[in-house]
Amino acid sequence: MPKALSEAAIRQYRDEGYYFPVPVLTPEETLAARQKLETFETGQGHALDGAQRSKSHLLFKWVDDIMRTPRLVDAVEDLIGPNILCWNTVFWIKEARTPSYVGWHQDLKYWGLDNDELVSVWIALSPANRESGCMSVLPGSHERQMLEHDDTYHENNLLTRGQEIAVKVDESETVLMALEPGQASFHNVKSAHGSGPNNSSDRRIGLSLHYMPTHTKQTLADWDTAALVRGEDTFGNFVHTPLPTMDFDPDAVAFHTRATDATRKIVYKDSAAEAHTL
Ligand SMILES: O=C(O)CCC(=O)C(=O)O
Repeated sequence: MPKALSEAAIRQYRDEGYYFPVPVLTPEETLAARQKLETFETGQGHALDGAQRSKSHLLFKWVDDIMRTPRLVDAVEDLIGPNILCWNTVFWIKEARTPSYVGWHQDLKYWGLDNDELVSVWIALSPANRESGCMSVLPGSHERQMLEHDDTYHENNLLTRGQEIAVKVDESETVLMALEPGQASFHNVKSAHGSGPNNSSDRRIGLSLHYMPTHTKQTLADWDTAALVRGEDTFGNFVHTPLPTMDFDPDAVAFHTRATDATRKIVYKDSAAEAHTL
């Protein structure tokens, strides 16, 4: 008996590689998260940047809390079972009326993880729709072979290498995953997805969380980290991230530096940018 998702939702996720919308945060929780993010950004005088956008649960306790929200983790458990790690938490922010986009890609291509069970959850902290550049997904692409990707390093592509699937994706076959604030989409780590620019007058703010079963292995590095969010980890393939006791907990911040350095090495491995970024 599933804990949070309907049988039909689970079937759709398995057959098509995605499911949305799933309400995961209340309006109050969503507003509070956005306010905490933007209060921090105002304090530092600029938007989140660089490594602040990755493994952010180590910097912000409220992101760690979102990562462990029972109604969210229940839905993840319905898809991947009870022993759950979260590999990464990433902010995807497109400022109002800016050309930033995310090229069509498959997450598994660059993450070094050894299976396709990982589920990416993307939570909207502001309206995500066609105008603001929400994600689109190519149904069924999780069932196919991994596709070739080109590293474009395009300045407006938010992906690390500006990667793009090498063949043209037929937009008429894709599904727009529009979300209200507080709703989430779920996609399989092999599902092809991307998003266009934000033509709206508000920021488009998303937080993605990458959940995987504890038996997952990292194939591109000897040392990698993940948060144990539910169940037990009898495999020990990832060093567990510490639980922050507050925002910018010094121990968690020190760990964040090591953990994001390791992630950077993984996602840039064998790329032209590797020499400049490591
Ligand atoms: O935020 C976006 O538009 C894309 C995010 C993405 O690629 C992901 O969460 O895997």
